[in-house]
Amino acid sequence: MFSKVLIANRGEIAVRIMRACEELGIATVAVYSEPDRDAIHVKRADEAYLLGPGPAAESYLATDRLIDAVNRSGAEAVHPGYGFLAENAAFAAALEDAGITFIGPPASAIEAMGSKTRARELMAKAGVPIVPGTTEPVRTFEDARKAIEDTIGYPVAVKAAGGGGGKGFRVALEDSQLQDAFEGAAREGEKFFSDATVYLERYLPDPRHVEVQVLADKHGNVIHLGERDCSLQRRHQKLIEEAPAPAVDAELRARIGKIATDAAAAVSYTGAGTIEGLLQEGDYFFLEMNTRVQVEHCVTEMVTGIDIVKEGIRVAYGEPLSISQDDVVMRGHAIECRINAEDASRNFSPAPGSIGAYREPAGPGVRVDSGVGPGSEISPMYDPMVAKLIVWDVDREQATARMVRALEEFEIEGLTTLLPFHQAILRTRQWRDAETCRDLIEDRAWLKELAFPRPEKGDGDEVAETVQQSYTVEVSGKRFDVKVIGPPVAGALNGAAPAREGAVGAKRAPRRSERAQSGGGGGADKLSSPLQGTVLKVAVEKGADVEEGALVCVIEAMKMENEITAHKAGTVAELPIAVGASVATGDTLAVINSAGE
Ligand code: MV4
Repeated sequence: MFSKVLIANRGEIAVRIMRACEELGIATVAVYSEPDRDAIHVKRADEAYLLGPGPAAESYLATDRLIDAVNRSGAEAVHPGYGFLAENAAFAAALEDAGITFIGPPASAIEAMGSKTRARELMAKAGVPIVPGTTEPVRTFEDARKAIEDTIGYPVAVKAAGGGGGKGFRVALEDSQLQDAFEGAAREGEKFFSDATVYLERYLPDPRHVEVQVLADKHGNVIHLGERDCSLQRRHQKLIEEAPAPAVDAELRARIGKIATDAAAAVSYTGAGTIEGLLQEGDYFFLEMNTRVQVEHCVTEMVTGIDIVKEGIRVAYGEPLSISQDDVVMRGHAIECRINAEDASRNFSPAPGSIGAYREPAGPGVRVDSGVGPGSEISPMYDPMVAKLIVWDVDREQATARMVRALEEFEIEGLTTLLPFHQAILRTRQWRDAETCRDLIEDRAWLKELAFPRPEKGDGDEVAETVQQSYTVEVSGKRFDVKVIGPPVAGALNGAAPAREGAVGAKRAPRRSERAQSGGGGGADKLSSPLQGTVLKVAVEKGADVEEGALVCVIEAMKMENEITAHKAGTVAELPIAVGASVATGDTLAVINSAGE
């Protein structure tokens, strides 16, 4: 087995991969950006290397710096996790060329599945059912119109060829909407993937998002671990996932399992991967393949007992899969809730900030995958996912009750999260009846009821009498944890608070208690920006009257469009923003005076 693996990621997935490495007896190497110096994935690793400043392009996406860290550490393999470089064929190829193992599929498989038109063509040839539509790129709006008139018909989905996960996805219900849809998908394709090419699919009105987990080794074995249902999503961000899918029985499972293993085999896939598809009235259509371990792999682990991450590492080393298809048995039901630092009552707007007290749920059938703890910062620079809460029980109803109980136990002080959203949705009739809940997720009035309780300020900031202090030092960019034992010293280095007596390694970051309350900070009329980014759209005018929850502006950050809504009803008295302008976290976007002021 490998003796040392570098994990080219951060947060919960970095910790998840380290756990697998530790169980396999593999030493772990973390990498980190400057704002992640105190992150849990860094402390947990056997050694750690600074990549650079916060922006991902200068740290977690900087391939030269990553390869430098691989060489300095002597790691034999790199695990990319998900996001960042996980589906970057050039990175996988660069590692292959340097004699370093990429823990994932061959670069050729990433590339084949990366182009959605190429993937559709390959899948159709392999006998995998694809959503009816084009397999060739559609160059012009006129070509699109012709293809629709000749074969596809309305409604139609226009999708970016470089896309995936819903980016660059538009719908035209009729001819009058086609031009907007075509141009919108092309523009987003260009922006996100530097590829304005689009293709067309028949738009399915109310499908379920059902995906199949596959595992393949370098000895020709390709198996599937059953399916997950990820229909509960908002703006193509999955919020809740479950396994098995409520709409899939054993017969259908065998059928879509075969589709998935055929799809993987067609690109000579190895490692862990996912075939995403749409299920409508018993018909299953291939959408795309995710050539990486996914956020929601855990629900499959809970119902099969198979460690997907460990299998991925084993097959990357060249070992055969430790299980065969006949060994795979699904038992009970698992649900995952993504606990994001977002405010569901404000259009799911990002709510970065620092965590005060923090306590994870436990007890039977409960699993928490997280990369945070008391005092952790949720940076606006990265994914807002704080933790994943996964539960298992014998059936869907009992798993739901267990999830409600576990959500209740979860304490995340000082941060606005999706905990109340999940609590509320799991108690609805729609969830109980296994509907896709699309109506609820788009229902402003329903979401507004989920307004987050104002975080209470804790009084846990007092410093205990200490005899031991922990410092972090970086020597030529390599991280070392240094323990200093002696009388308390004022003015701790690096902002690290002295650890409590005996509590080895326990550090408390200074709390920025006001940051979490970004919406109303600095005066009740002021609407502050919850994040740093660029103003894409201003939806109100100065002097206009707005309702609470009305769209004020759209801010693009990390290539994501974030809708910022009015925190109260009133008149827009000040509007110091313009399209194209940059805003920083905490900047005033608008001042809204209450009616009658
Ligand atoms: C579709 C679709 C309908 N017809 N494609 C693409 C990415 C993923 N996030 C969902 N995607 C969809 N692709 C065609 N041809 C509808 C969706 C879709 C969806 C599907 C199942 C369950 C929930 C969904 C929420 C939004 C979009």
